Amino acid sequence: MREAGLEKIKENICNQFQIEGKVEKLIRFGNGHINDTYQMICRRGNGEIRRYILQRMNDEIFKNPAELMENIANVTAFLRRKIVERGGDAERETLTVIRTVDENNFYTDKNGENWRLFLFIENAFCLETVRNPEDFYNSAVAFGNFQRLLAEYPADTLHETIRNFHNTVSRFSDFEKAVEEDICGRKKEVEPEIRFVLEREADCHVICDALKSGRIPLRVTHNDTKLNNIMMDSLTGKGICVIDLDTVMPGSALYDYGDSIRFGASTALEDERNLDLVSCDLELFEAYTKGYIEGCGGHLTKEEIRLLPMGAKIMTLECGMRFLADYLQNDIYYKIHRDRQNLDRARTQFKLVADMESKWERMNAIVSRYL
Ligand code: ADP
Ligand code: GN1
Ligand code: MG
Repeated sequence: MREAGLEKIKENICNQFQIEGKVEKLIRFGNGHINDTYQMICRRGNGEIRRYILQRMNDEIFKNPAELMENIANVTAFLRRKIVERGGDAERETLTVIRTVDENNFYTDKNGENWRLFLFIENAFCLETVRNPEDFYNSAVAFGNFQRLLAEYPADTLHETIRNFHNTVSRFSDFEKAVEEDICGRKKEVEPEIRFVLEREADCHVICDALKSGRIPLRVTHNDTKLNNIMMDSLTGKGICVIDLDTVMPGSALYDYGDSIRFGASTALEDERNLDLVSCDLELFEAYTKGYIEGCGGHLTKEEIRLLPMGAKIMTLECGMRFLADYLQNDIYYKIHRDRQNLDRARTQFKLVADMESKWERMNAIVSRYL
């Protein structure tokens, strides 16, 4: 991935947007795996600071930036109306897209790179790890609430920004293909991990089949509900704004629930090398389950609730499969900061899956308390 110098970006990109004041500083920001994110600090004429989030969109992953930004502009406009109706502060409770001087949702520079600008969510923080069950509960309520607010969103107007994003059956085929091709000869070092996935092929069908048969509904979902995709209010600690809306698409509530559990209920970082430290914390699992069901405000069906543990397990397995496939394909998808980071990430996910399997009855018992 190309890295433009900060000064160049300041000169050539920042002023393409309808910003308030003069750009003072640009800083690399956040820990996302996909986009290049910067905090941009501007000073207005009256001396006040106005902050923004500037992102270079990942065009290898998102092939159609216009469609993607159309989704985000429409979804945030819809959320804005709902937030205002409820007397909320729309500038903090949803992303605000800052348009370019040419009135577009994003800017394409002369190298064909695409950039977008959002208001910075002030007086809020983003967690990379869960500090206590309450944090996780608060994030769950916010993700559930996000899903509820979008319940009436016209799903058929959304573009599918990544095809088959959480189609675990097609993710499994992609994984098999990556193993078969073995383009950089890494297969031999990861035989046990490959076996682990292949033994769980049947699991990959569960959500797809339930959606296909209509046993669970298709909803508008976020699809990337990692803890660091939510901003928490500095004062109250509650989740105030769901961010990273690139993958808002029709999907299953099990995707959103499951992805949050795989990241936040883990006792270790996503790329922890010491697997003894990795497990699924059942207290956190329960805190999230309770918060998510409450946040969804009665919208989840009995069958969806019953399948929540399966959602957690499948999303974790799918994520592990994706990390391992990327490792086998020479790390082309996720940003890495050291060798074998994708392999380490895959291993933590498989360790979590195994741990969930060993706690299966207890996970189901917890969920059944909320049925
Ligand atoms: P990626 O797709 O790479 O994960 P994100 O959109 O999640 O990119 O942004 C990366 C990080 O930048 C987030 O985890 C968060 O810390 C920060 N961030 C993104 N948008 C905002 C915003 N509007 N206000 C404050 N921080 C933000
Ligand atoms: C990516 O964008 P980010 O870092 O929030 C990925 C998710 C993975 C996650 C694993 C568009 O999320 O699907 O679960 O990494 N996003 C995309 O950490 O592929
Ligand atoms: Mg993110």
